[in-house]
Amino acid sequence: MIQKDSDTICAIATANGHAGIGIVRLSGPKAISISKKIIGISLKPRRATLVDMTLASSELIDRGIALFFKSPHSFTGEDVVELHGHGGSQVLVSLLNQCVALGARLAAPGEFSERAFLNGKIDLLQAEAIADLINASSAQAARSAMRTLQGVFSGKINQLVRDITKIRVDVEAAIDFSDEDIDIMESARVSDAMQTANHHFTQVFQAAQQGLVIKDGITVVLAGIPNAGKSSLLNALAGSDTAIVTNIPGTTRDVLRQEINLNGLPIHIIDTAGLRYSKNVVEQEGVRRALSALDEADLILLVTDSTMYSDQDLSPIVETLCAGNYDGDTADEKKSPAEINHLLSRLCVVFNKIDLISNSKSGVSSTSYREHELKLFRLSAKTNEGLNELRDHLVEIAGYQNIGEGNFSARERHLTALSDAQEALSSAIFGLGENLPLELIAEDLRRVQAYLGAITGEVTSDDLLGEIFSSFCIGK
Ligand SMILES: Nc1nc2c(ncn2[C@@H]2O[C@H](COP(=O)(O)OP(=O)(O)O)[C@@H](O)[C@H]2O)c(=O)[nH]1
Ligand SMILES: [Mg+2]
Repeated sequence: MIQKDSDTICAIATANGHAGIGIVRLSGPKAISISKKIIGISLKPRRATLVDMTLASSELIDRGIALFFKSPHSFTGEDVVELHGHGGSQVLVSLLNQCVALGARLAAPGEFSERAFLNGKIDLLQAEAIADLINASSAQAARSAMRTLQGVFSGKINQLVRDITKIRVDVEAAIDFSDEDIDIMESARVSDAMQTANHHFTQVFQAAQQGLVIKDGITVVLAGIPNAGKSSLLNALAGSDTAIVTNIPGTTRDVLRQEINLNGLPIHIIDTAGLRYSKNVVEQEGVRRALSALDEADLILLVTDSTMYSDQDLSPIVETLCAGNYDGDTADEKKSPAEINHLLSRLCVVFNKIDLISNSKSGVSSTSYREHELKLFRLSAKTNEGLNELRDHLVEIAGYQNIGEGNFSARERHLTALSDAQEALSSAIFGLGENLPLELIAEDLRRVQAYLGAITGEVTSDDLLGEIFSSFCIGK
């Protein structure tokens, strides 16, 4: 067991505020001796005991329940004591201060979980899942975090590690025991195993991608000329009057954010100021913010007014957005082709206000535009006609399939490591096909394993651990 340090740490483990119960948690070698000085008795493991909690002056702080989890059978793997008092901040702060006065140290954010990880109680994926469970913003996200916490994702990574280990054994043996090249039979077997592993990587990556979408959702930015109905569309999607709607162009000056939930998928909608050239400095700043919001969008809904524009005007509408020149200075440098492609790949056009056009039907269609497939929605933010089609497409565009029980939570870090690992595996597959020296292939496979190890925390740097656990809340 790795023991990071021998400090005994303490923290208030419950949320700040008024509540029926509040908990101070102690973990470390002195947990029992410190708690004994506060409650006056020795605790038996796993037995809820009614205790008086007092200061050194024997002034009573609170009366409540004390619990003792003896090492290694605790969350952190160390001796853990929980003091359950009343959930008012004065009580809990007094208790905490008393723990510190008796030799404990205030825990850093995530330090309990970090100790659980360092003591081998959970792997890194599970530790991260705890934070994701606590921060889950939908039932779906909570469920998938719980599945990662239960080890579903770890199991898949460990299976990949086993795949790779088997291949490594073959390759390393061939290096050690043969002066000649790897023989044909063996080479075919290794090649098959690599292809199979590669296929498993793709499956795990796709599942992890879903996990990331469920956790973080997608960001949708509403952009377009003033008065097109962007704020109305935000309100319609949110089902509430979040944004001010008027018939005065230029009403929205700042960037407005609202989170909605579609089939359990969090969607962060950003409403922006109408895009146009304005002499008003406040509006100019609004336009600047609108344009920079486009950068964080997974999806851009370019909203237009059907009474003013039709399909024939698609090109000028889209090109104006691509050019992004709203400061009246046409001499500005244009966006690079790569930037324009990136923008177009995330773009959909919304023809709003179809209620004002006779015989116009709501719905979705697509058209090809500069090598991109552009989706066009016809709807009314006023009557809500066509809104459901947009909702369905938001979920679809997010690449989200409700695969129910198969879901587990994942983070960007895991996806990056998985794709790095798969890339190293591809290099090994290529090397084998090209008859490159086995040492090179072995090195690629070693890298595959190292990337996988970083996911579960088998191989990690202190920097990475610091980064992960510092984003936790205190007391967890
Ligand atoms: N008839 C009709 N009016 C709309 C619709 N959407 C927005 N409007 C009106 O258009 C005006 C501008 O709407 P707003 O949402 O503030 O546009 P924004 O400037 O793009 O945010 C307001 O008077 C809205 O009531 C729609 O679908 N149908
Ligand atoms: Mg607006």
